[in-house]
Amino acid sequence: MRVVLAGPMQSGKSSLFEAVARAGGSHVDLSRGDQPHLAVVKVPDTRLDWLVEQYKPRKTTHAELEFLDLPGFDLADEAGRTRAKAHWPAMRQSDMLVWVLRAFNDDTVAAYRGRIDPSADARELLGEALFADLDQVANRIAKLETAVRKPTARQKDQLRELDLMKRLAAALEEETPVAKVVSSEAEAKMLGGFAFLTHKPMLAVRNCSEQDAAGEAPDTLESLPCMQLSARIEAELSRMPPQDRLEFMADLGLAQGACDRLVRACFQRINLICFFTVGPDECRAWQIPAGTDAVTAASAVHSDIARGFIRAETVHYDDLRAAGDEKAAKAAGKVRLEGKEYKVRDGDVIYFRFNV
Ligand SMILES: Nc1nc2c(ncn2[C@@H]2O[C@H](COP(=O)(O)OP(=O)(O)OP(=O)(O)O)[C@@H](O)[C@H]2O)c(=O)[nH]1
Ligand SMILES: [Mg+2]
Repeated sequence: MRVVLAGPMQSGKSSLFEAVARAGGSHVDLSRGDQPHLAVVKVPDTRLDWLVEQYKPRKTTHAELEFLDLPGFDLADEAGRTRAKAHWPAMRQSDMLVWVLRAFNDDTVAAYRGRIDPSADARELLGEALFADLDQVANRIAKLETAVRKPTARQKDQLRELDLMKRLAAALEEETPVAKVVSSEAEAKMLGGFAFLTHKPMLAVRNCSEQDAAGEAPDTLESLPCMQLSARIEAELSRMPPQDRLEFMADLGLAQGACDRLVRACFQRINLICFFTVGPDECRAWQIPAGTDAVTAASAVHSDIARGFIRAETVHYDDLRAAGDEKAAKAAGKVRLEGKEYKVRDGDVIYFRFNV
């Protein structure tokens, strides 16, 4: 699963990328400022930390997300717009868009369009994304209108798609994102191949001045869910040894590192959940889409386990933690035997019984 950091020029994307990548245990090389940067980031999870303390496994495996840091967009100028467009495919291939917006004051850093106005920047970026989707939809409508004239076996499906595309076009013209139009699984499936930008989960990051980092911020911006942080502080934190980090955070009045919050927020917005497998060899967080059933979850671990699936011996992390250990959880009746159709919950600790 891939998260893209995009935004106007010099909004703090690479600073935030550096922080997220380092905090997530990834190597960082930002030597080419004009190129995209990619990092695989471990998703922090205090539940996994606790399980590791209990089981002291030889190996620990976190859930992971990829973060892609794109060069900044300059939509004020025609050549800049062309350069920005070259990055649409990378954004379409991703699972989530994080718009990094400048809200910090700093006379030494040129402000995009000479303004420090995250709402205006968000409106402009969203406008571009709506426009890009509308362009794709219009092309598709033109193709379908020709195709449906022929009485082929596909005509019925094509008419259905054409109807959906026309609804999308009308909505996009009214600045309504694709995500708000799609109302069923069947429609989502029909649109899957297009990977519309405004169909993706989005998050706005308000990159604020250092002195505002500990302050309150609205949790939406231009109707996007929003998080406030200082990318510069986060980048500095990520370069420090852990013991200095806490002191620095205390000085700034920060209770929690923003990177962990951001990565977890992305994980949730992509609609992923984790279940855990535990033991002396490995404690592992497995990422699956919310709503996955037990046998599909088993196939993430190994196809043999899914094939020979008998039962999923399941205890929720909260119950395990409250009981203290597996034995106590069993005694308290908190360990369940679930069948193939059981919908796995975020935080389930599962031992699969299988036979092949
Ligand atoms: N004061 C302050 N400066 C910041 C902050 N975040 C980034 N900067 C500065 O802004 C400049 C641009 O930061 P980058 O992280 O490279 O921004 P970017 O969005 O990756 O820039 P482009 O990729 O060129 O669009 C650098 O000089 C940073 O030090 C911040 O939170 N506060
Ligand atoms: Mg950059």
